[in-house]
Amino acid sequence: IIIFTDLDGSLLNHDDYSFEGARPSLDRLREARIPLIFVTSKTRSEVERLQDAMRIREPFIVENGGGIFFPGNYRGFSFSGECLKDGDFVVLALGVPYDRIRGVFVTMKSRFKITGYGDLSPEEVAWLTGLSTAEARRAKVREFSEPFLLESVEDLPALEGLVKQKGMKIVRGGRFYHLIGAGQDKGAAVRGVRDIYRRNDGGGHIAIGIGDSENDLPLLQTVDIPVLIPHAERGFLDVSLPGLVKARESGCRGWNEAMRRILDELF
Ligand code: 2M8
Ligand code: MG
Ligand code: MG
Repeated sequence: IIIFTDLDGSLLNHDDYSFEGARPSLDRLREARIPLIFVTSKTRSEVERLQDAMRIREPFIVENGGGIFFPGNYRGFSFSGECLKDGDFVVLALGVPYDRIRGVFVTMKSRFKITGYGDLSPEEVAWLTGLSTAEARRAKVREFSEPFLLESVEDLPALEGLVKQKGMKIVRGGRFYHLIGAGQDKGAAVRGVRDIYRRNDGGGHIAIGIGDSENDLPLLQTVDIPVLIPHAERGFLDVSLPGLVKARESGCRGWNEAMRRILDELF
């Protein structure tokens, strides 16, 4: 079994970012040595911090599939040539570098009323998200994506048309839209991680995927057991998938309960 989970609104509460309510299932996964892989809009810097807080050392996927990070010498795995060593990690970059993303964003700013993380101070990001200023600073260290707010949703189709011409696309997370490379999404990155596992441990595995927002759809579509958490403000995403498991509440408590149900059934 491998578990791929979204963070904000799924393993973490939408409003206070707590994961306390998920402790029982988190402990169970740790005891069983089941890999828990974060698949998030968050940055490398944010994920490193969270993994420390949860005492987790597993691979992770950042910025909507922009990059796959494996801890160096993870379970004795070996990696193909496209994976690059970067400090303590082996990194597979799937997305477009931030300076190019931001470049396109800046040209769009002259035509649409949009505000990106690059335009905001850490204090402003903290105010918009409920993160602490220190956390907001980590959220601003982008490598593959620009989260932004759009003043009027009617602009979205025109904006999407424009970024498409630049080889990019827009996905929607819990609070923000995200400008990312056209070829990246959470699903493609999950497939990349599953390939690395298959090449290294020789066998197959069951993949469980958990999410709450539109940008989690490709993740849910690519796993064996999709799990939908209701968004704290928008409720369940409108999606029907074979075998879809629906959590009974939003955030970490819903995550905990759905995970308990699935693990009880598998073991
Ligand atoms: C942003 O991501 C969330 C994910 O759903 C969103 O779109 O609302 C990112 O900027 C991330 O880095 C940040 O931690 C998060 C805070 O809510 O917002
Ligand atoms: Mg989410
Ligand atoms: Mg997310």
